[in-house]
Amino acid sequence: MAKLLDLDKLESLPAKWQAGKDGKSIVQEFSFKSFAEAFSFMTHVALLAEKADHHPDWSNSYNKVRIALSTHSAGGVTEKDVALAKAISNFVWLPQ
Ligand code: H2B
Repeated sequence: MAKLLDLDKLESLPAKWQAGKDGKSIVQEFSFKSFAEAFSFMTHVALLAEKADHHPDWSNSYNKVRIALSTHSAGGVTEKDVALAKAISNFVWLPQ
């Protein structure tokens, strides 16, 4: 099983990801120009997640997408979440 990481000591998180209030996740809210852009982003993340067999907890409201990453089987944040956060943050067309 993947090893739980201490949320206070996460050093290698990409920009704008923060520890979730639940103490078991890393989160970021993304804002886009439209629902179409937001849903396009979600489609890309969905394919990445499926390939990694590691899936986000997320919500969408019009142009906003909130993503929380947590390894359910481990009960908190592991390297799998950090890796998915990095892959998401590497999308070149993400808004600044
Ligand atoms: N995603 C996340 N975020 N946590 C998990 O524990 C998890 C997952 N488990 N995706 C995977 C799928 C597991 O259910 C399958 C069977 O590998």
